[in-house]
Amino acid sequence: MTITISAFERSPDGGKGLARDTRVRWALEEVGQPYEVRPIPFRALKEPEHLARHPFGKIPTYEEGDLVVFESGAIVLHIAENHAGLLPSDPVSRARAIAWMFAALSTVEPPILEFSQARIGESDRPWAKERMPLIVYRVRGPLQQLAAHLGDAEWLEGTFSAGDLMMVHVLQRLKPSGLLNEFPTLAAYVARGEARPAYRRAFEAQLAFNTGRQPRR
Ligand code: GTB
Repeated sequence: MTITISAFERSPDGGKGLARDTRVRWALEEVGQPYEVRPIPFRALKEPEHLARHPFGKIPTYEEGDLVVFESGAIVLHIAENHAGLLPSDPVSRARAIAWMFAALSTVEPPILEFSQARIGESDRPWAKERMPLIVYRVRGPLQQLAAHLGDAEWLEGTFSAGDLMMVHVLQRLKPSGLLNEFPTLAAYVARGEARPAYRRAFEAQLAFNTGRQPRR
């Protein structure tokens, strides 16, 4: 059955891979599943046709036959549970890998989103300068703890998993600010994720999609 994901018709990041379809593309590349992309223009996000796929009118979505899944975490988990390559088979390691997916989405990502919104969307507000140190403090806390857990390890739980995929994509959002480089352990971890052939293919595909250029092979 054909897998179709939705993505911005043109991502506002111009193909930097920060929009959340990239994590889904990456998961599909890791497990070797081909997919098609449904481009969604901004004006169509909140129209009934797309709301039928995504109750909050966002991307990405995942369609396969009658199944429609929304939320990037649920989509990556669905892919990981149905194809080999992203979750270990023994139940203990599998539960740990899934825990890291949730940690990425519910502990690490929210302060990072707050930080990028403050940098990009609120910098002209009178209170922006005063608020920023608190926002940065909230980002640094989980990053310090994450770096301490990772230590010298290559991946969070031994072998690469959907937990690493999600964590690396969440951390990438910090790159434009330079904050990631305060944590060399995490900067190297993100670089390892980005060096994976499946990530490269996903990145090139979204870049080509967003710029109209052909993906490099
Ligand atoms: N929790 C949901 C998930 O994980 O799937 C969040 C989905 C979400 O916020 N999607 C965004 C969206 O559809 C796109 S990814 N926004 C449109 C809307 O809300 O109307 C977020 C994003 C957008 C742009 C950049 N960028 O340009 O750098 C980065 C990330």
